[in-house]
Amino acid sequence: MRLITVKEIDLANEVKRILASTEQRKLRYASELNWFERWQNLWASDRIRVGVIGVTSSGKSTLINALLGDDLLSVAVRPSSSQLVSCSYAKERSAVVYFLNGEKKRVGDTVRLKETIVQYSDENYNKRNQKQVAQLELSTPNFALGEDVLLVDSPGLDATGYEAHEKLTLETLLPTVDIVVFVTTVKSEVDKKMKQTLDTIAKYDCPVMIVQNMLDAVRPSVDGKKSAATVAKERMNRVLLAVEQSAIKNKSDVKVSQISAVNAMRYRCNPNPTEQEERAYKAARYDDFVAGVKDLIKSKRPEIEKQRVRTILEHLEDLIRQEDKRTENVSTSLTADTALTAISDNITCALEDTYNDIYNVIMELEKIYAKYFSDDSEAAGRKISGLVSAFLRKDTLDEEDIAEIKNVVKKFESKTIESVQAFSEKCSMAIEKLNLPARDLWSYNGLPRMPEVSVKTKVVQRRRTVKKSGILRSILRGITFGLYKGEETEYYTETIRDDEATKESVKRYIKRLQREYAKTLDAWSTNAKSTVLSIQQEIDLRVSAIKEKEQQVLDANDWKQLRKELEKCFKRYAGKSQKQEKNVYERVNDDTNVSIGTKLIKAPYKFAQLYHAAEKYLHAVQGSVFNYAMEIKQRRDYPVIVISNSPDNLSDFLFRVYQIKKTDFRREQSYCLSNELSVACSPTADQIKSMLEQRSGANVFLLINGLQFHTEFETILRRSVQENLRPNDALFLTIQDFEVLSNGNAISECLRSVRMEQNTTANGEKGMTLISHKNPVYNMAIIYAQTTDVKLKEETEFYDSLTARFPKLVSEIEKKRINNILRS
Ligand SMILES: Nc1nc2c(ncn2[C@@H]2O[C@H](COP(=O)(O)OP(=O)(O)OP(=O)(O)O)[C@@H](O)[C@H]2O)c(=O)[nH]1
Ligand SMILES: [Mg+2]
Repeated sequence: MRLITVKEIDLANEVKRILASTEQRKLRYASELNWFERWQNLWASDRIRVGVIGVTSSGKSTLINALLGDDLLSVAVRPSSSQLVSCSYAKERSAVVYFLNGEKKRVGDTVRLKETIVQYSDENYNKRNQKQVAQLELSTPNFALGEDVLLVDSPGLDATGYEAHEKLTLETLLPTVDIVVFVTTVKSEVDKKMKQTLDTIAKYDCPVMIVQNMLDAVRPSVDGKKSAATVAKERMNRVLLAVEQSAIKNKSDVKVSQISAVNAMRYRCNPNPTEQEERAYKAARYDDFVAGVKDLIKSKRPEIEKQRVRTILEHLEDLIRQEDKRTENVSTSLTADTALTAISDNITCALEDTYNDIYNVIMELEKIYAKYFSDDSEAAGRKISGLVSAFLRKDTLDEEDIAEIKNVVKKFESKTIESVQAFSEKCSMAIEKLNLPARDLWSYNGLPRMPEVSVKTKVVQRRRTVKKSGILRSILRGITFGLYKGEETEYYTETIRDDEATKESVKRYIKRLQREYAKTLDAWSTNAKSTVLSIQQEIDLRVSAIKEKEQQVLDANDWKQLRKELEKCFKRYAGKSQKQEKNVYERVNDDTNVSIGTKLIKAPYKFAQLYHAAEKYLHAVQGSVFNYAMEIKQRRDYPVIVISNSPDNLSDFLFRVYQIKKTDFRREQSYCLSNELSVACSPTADQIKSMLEQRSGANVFLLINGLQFHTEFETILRRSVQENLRPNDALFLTIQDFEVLSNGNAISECLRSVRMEQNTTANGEKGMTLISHKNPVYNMAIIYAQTTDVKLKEETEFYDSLTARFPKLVSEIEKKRINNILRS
């Protein structure tokens, strides 16, 4: 029967739902979600995972074949198994291969099933896992461990050269199993390696079963002095000793099973076994092994399920702790710097503007060119605008024109300088604002320095006719009536404007300007862009830092919300099991009407159950201790007087020993409940005397509150009882609430006191110390200290085994104390 209804799967689902409720959360908790997914997959089938591990060739696969009733797994003397193979029950034989890339391949029930499996699971066929297998799953209808068990075969430990095998087994399999079957052989030495493996298993704190395989190979000792059985027994003791010395916690829970896997397999996998095979099978002790594993699973199941929930809850706690830490220092105020985007926009615009400015100059130059040299340019007819509009089309270029051109080019130049400077300024402003080192400041002074253009002139040879001067010539001219002209040709040189050359030079000038500006633009923009880029990068960095911070703040705020949800979920599940425990309590209460101390109400479910058992046991023990005390002191037929200072102690004792329901025993009152039983609460010495006098011989049960032991209040009562005892009476000192004086010394002192009391009475040794404590271990320990009677010894042993099974019932300190008492 399943005791706990808290399902680890439900819990995992719920946590996953919370963690994946938004895209943001999904991203943030991706690894957590993965974790839950992984465990969920392991637990989905609700089966107990039993891992079979052990050194190479110890017979793991042989044993599993026997359990499968089908020799599907490859078996060999060399290291063979290379994969984790999960084996379970199914109506049909089948196998599924899971690959590392997430794909899977189903192999149906074919005659070649075994051959197919070998292809993936055996080192010989799938060397170094070339086939990228993640895992195999086998099912057979003959599987011996039932539907709710998943048995996992693993590669052998310590095979030299196959370290990956060991890694797979110890790191991948071991952390995920609920129970370990550790396979070794009867022949194997209990060496360092085996001890190491036991310690590794111990880390995972799961139940362990040890199998010593190859029982069939055990022979009597060579000298013939020891039979095979004796040899086997010795070998088992060696392993038990190794367990004793290991770090395994519940050592007494570790069972060792000696079997012959090969003989079990031969019989189980053969539809028509021979008689000899059947005999060997019986000697193989396989059935004992199967029963042992089943028992282990049955007894551990509730614990395993609880453990699974605990695993999740612990993980959840870790997550909460970790996220709390991560978000605690995130201040919720944002320092979003909107200026950053402004800076970025600013310099990007400046870059564009300056670029356009220089580019425009080139275009304007083009227009000037077109204006003057329309033949060369189709742009001649275009509407002239901007700086060039001042020009009118002319055939020649005179000084004025040149002056104009110079003027315009100057304007270009100053505009370019201005623009470049403006850009540089914005850059340096940005750099300053960003507080970047000044070396990042960039200036550009590669503006074109151009020779000036001028009107070209040329020198030409000229000739002219001039009248010669002189009186004679004038007379002569008059005489000849003009026939004599008196002229002469005169040669001279003159410098004139060379239109062609000027035009040509202006043409070249403009073209060159264009080229220079284009170069400038190129050089400048390369530099400027890289400057802007680095500023931009810086800005991007800062912006993303801010964004990250914003995200952190968002995350931190979201975490607050998320935490609430997770906590609620945590409480619900952690609380659920508590609530169930409480119900059990209530049932215990209903059934037995026992009042329960606060200490145990906090105990987990299984302890509540144990409490129930212990409580019953306590009744039995106290009843039997009481009876036993009467018996051993031969006081059965004497009337009983119960005396105490405390009404609570009285009612407790009467209920436990006589099943008398609680009544309010008020102080200074005595009751005669029957001829055999009288009760007195805080009686005076006289009252005690008269009570004792009324009877010939009485068993006086003096109940003492542990807290009051040796106080004046208690001593007075004890003295008056003691003084009034007659030789026929017997004193049973019964200590209640022993816990307060539960250290070895106090208990020993108590025992000494009662012996002293007894010795002072004439008929000494008639009584003994009884204890009425909620923890029966103390009772047993102290009674044991007073008697070595077999019956009580047995009960002590029973209780020992109970506490060994539920170790948390008695803390280590308490155990030590008890041991002290038992030894004293
Ligand atoms: N005598 C004897 N031999 C056995 C027994 N069980 C297994 N063997 C033999 O031991 C060898 C190894 O058996 P396997 O089952 O392959 O061992 P394994 O532990 O799976 O080995 P790996 O997969 O390599 O780790 C084989 O030759 C088996 O026949 C047994 O009970 N008695
Ligand atoms: Mg194997």
